[in-house]
Amino acid sequence: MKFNTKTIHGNQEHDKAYGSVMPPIYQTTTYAQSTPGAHKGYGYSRSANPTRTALENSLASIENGTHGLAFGSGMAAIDAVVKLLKSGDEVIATSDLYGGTYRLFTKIFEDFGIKFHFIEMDNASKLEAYINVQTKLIWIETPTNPMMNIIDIKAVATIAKKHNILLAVDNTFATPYLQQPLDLGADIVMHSATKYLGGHSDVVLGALIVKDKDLAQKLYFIQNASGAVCGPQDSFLVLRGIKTLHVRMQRHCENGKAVAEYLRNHPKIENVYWPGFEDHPNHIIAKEQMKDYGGMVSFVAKGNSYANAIRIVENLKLFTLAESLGGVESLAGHPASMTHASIPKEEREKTGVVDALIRLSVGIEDIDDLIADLEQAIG
Ligand code: P1T
Repeated sequence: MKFNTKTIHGNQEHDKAYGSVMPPIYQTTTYAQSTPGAHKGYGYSRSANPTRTALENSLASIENGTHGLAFGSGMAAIDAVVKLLKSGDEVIATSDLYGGTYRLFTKIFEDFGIKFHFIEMDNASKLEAYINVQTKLIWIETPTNPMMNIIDIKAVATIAKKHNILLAVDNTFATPYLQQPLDLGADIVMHSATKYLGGHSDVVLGALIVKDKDLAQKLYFIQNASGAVCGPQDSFLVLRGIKTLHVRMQRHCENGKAVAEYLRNHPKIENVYWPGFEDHPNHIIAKEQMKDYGGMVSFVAKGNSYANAIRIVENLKLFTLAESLGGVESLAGHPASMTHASIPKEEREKTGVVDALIRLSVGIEDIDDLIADLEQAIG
């Protein structure tokens, strides 16, 4: 089955009771047992829920994995991965990553004795210097949030395998429409399904997908034991979103490209970060591992001024100034004060997240309207 078909039919079956084409929303906590322990596969909805199962099966299918696990948020999914580790273990993560991930790692898990190294991974060989016997996990985002750096998943996976280290890829920005990290050697794919998978800015949900039974069992144990699961209604919404992922992503990519090119040619814009540009530092890898370049574009206006960035985002009318990304509607964000505010200024500026940076999640509206909005806002 090819990708577009998988988004609709992958690992899905019609409901056994009435043949409903979409799974019912099993809004139930518990399930009748005929004798203790004897039930129809579901005992308690933290452990499993049929609507969540339908979503988890779909997630496994679209990422070419064997097991999917759905959580109450992207952060809950990341939290579950780090709980595979123990005190004394070390993690190497990309220095440019979602601020909430940085906060979880440094403000919660460092206190539990896990050590994190945040490094640039534009060249995978940089990893070797940080690997020791305690290194148990490599965490990457590609493209990175918000600088749109590209990391060579295959090259990092080769190093991870050599040292027997787990590789987790946050695939939120790319989605499996653009890249499938498990096929490139990653062990775990993570999603903030809140974004493109849900696709309509109406649900917060996280996901993990793996292709190894033992790893799946460990993560399932954590999912059930810690209990950060999503509800059936939210599972339903993400499952519905996935069914149109491919058509939405196609338009996100077209509009993203048009916006990136428009900004690059604008006399008042200094820098545009988008991996589709031939002179993007990792364009060759992007071209190799991604099908297209996605709908996220970051930029800095000439003068590198905080006040001007704020003026631009306040002037936008069709782009909504808001946290999040990946919905059908276009959003604009100011990473330094919003999504990446929890990263110390000095740290974030090293990666390019300056006070003048604006991040756009380019939606699927008519491109002429989006460009006209940018034109009037930049002035
Ligand atoms: O928001 P939540 O579903 O918990 O997912 C967290 C998360 C994880 N990974 C990446 C790459 C993300 O972008 C996010 C959430 N990001 C935003 C809210 C944002 O506006 O960037």
